[in-house]
Amino acid sequence: MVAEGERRSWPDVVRAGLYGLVRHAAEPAGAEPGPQIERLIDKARADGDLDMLALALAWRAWVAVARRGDVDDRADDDLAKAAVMLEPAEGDPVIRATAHFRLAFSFLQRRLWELADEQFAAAEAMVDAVDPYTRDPLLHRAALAYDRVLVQLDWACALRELGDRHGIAARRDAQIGAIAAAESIDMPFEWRQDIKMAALVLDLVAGGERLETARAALEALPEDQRAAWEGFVHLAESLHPDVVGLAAAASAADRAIATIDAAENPAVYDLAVHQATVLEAALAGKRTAGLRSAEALAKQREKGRQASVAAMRAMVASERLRNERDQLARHALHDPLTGLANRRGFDRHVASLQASGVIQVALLLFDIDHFKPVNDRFGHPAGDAVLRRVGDILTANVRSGDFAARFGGDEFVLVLANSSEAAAVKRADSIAREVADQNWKDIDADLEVAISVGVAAGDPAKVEVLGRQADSALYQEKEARR
Ligand code: GH3
Ligand code: MG
Repeated sequence: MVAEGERRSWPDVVRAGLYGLVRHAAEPAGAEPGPQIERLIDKARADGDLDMLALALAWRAWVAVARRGDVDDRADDDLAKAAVMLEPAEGDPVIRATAHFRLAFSFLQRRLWELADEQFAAAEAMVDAVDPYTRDPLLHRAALAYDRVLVQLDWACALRELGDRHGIAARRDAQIGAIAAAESIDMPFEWRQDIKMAALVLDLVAGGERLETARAALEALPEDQRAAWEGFVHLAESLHPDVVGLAAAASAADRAIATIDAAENPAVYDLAVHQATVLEAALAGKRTAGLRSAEALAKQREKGRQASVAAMRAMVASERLRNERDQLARHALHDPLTGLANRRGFDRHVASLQASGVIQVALLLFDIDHFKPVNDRFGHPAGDAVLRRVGDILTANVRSGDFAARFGGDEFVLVLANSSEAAAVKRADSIAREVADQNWKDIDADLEVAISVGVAAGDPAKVEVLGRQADSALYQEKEARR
């Protein structure tokens, strides 16, 4: 697909194919996806596809943490950049929703639940737009609802270690809301069962006492699903020594530690270890050193987590500012209609040429002939289309070292560094011919466009003089034509 897309110059197909390679390499059995991600990043950047670039950066950050286990500066940077790229409310909803998902998973890997929740919410906001595209429209929505329910349980486990009752209650409320939203969504039956289990366990983590209900629900599960939830129910039992008895709670904690997959559910596993320590102290009838250490560890972990959330928010804010500044600079130096530089962009280019030590520069000044009547006869939108087309022709003629700008109105300029006057005249004639030979009929059947040009070449320090010379050459050509 990538090769075919490249052969036919279909950039969208190439990017979609590269994304497929990333997805495939990122499967557990896949090769290290790094090289494919780099290819996708380069391509998305070269094509200016910010949605795909955000998705690729989110993948790179996810791989750094999930596969290699390292949280590095680049991963932070990738996450902040991707989050800001996805902030404008336009773009391809499928790619954007997928990128929000991947960002959410990256944040989950780092226990930044607040941020993950925001990314899930952002994905949810575009789920309606995603539906018509996906083969199984409900799956996206269902996966989102499912994830939002399960995230609350992890988060609540971390809060339980801290004894934060208000925090846990908030997680339970959020989960109840997420479950209500999930009710009307069509999803696989096992997912419904998972949601039910997550709700029962979270309720027990919050201090609820429906242990029997949870046990019965566990027993009713098919075998592999039961294996996945068994440890959670042991954990729930260990959290209720007043109901099951201290010794039974302690052995439930041991079973929880033995059954919960620490890699798969680190926050739940950590709570089991913490609770085992709490029960050991209760059995010993004193605040053991282990308990003190466990409490200190939980506090420290939360402090670090909060610091990471704050740091990430600060990075996103500064990335947003940097972006706005870049955009302002772009707007200040560019003409929005043609995308070419404007007068200020031209001035800045000339200043950098003068500073660079270039000894000869040529100015090619273009002005569309009888442009005012084009507007009058064919309408202003047709006039705009003509200006854009001329801009495209100039852009296509920009070689390395050249610079094109629109001075405003129907006046354009091409600056050639280190070009002789004769070479510049040749380029000018060829561009004027290209303009005349355009198929203008697709803008209007009666439209014809011609452009006049004036050329001057000389010392870059005297650009103003050259500009006047080019202008009078242009004027003479216009007069001659009339
Ligand atoms: P000449 O052959 O002498 O160059 O005559 P002209 O009609 O091309 O020259 P003139 O400078 O009188 O007309 C330029 C016109 O360009 C006037 C203005 O309405 C139009 N114009 C300027 N900016 C825009 C724009 O952004 N879009 C459109 N559609 N027209 C524009
Ligand atoms: Mg004109």
